[in-house]
Amino acid sequence: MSLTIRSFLNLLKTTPVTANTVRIVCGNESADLDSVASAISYAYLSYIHNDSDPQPIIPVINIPREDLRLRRDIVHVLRDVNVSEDLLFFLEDMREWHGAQKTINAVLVDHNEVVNEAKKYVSKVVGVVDHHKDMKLYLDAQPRIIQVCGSCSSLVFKHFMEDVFSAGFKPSPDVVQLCLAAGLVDTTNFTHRVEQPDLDCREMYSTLIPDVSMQTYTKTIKNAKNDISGFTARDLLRKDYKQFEFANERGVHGGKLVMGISSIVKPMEWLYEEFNGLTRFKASCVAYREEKNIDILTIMTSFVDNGAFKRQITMIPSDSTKEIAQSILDNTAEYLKLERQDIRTLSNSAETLDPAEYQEFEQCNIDASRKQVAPYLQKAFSDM
Ligand SMILES: [Mn+2]
Repeated sequence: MSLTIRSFLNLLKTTPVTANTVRIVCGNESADLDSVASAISYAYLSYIHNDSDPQPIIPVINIPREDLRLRRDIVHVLRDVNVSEDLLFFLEDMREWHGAQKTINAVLVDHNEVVNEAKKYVSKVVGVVDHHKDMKLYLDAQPRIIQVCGSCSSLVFKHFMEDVFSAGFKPSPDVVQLCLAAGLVDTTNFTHRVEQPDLDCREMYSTLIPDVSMQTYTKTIKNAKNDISGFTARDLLRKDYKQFEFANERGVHGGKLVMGISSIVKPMEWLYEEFNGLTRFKASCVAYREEKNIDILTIMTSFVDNGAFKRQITMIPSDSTKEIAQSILDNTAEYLKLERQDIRTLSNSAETLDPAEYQEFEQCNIDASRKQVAPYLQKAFSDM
């Protein structure tokens, strides 16, 4: 019987890191299912390939440990493959290794640039497998696979099946299921944003674990992901959050703008209802923006309304960046097909706000997710 993911992680947890260099594989700081599945399967498959490695690659989830509970889809899928939180590694572990003067060499999956807190700890990037825009960094990394694809997990799985293992290798069902789960959610059961690597993987998954109903599993995971009952506004803002540093060569705003983008799977109307009105919700946003010490907090919502997939984008700039936010919105309005929302109708009350400090739009370009939107916002700022 082949080693399970659970046994592999157990082994990592019970093997103290004695070497001076820790090798890790980590996903991006939104730590979505794709990032987590890609990191764990990369580490696991590397170990299966070379189990005499005295110091195996450790998968790290690029968030504080306490934030995992906010990602119910991930918790659900991990439970399906018999993995519990205590077997995982998080930002705190990186911080500890760094504090113990260890050198951290990282393989990046589901992103191709080390940013924010991880940047303080990672000494060297030694591998990249990703499906975001190529930042053209770490050109000597091995492997260095950056390809447009629905799910990064497809690139990881395909890399091991085709480039690492010899033909006929049968991975254990749990790692197949983990990658499949990410692929299903990222491509809505291989119907949306699907590229050839995703389709190649679907073929392999259906042969390797024919008993898993892809349609049912997609629904199960999406339901877990959309279950945000009991969360506070702050929980929702940090649940799927990414932070970007935009540069401006002409020195606008000191040449630097820090933007945080929270993705939320409910409409703004739902948030106002859930959190006692627009004014209170906005106060939570401002508090979160201040907690993160960023210039602009942007909320991107995506949801299905009467059978139609919709997106909204809302910017909550600090006092000193109101005009910059306005200019960024003006510059991206055409690409994003922005239509201003009437906040008073949305919040169903007489509450009014200065639109400059709370800019809310319907984003009619529904194909643009944060992955596409962030570089556009960045460009709008650098063009100012
Ligand atoms: Mn991804």
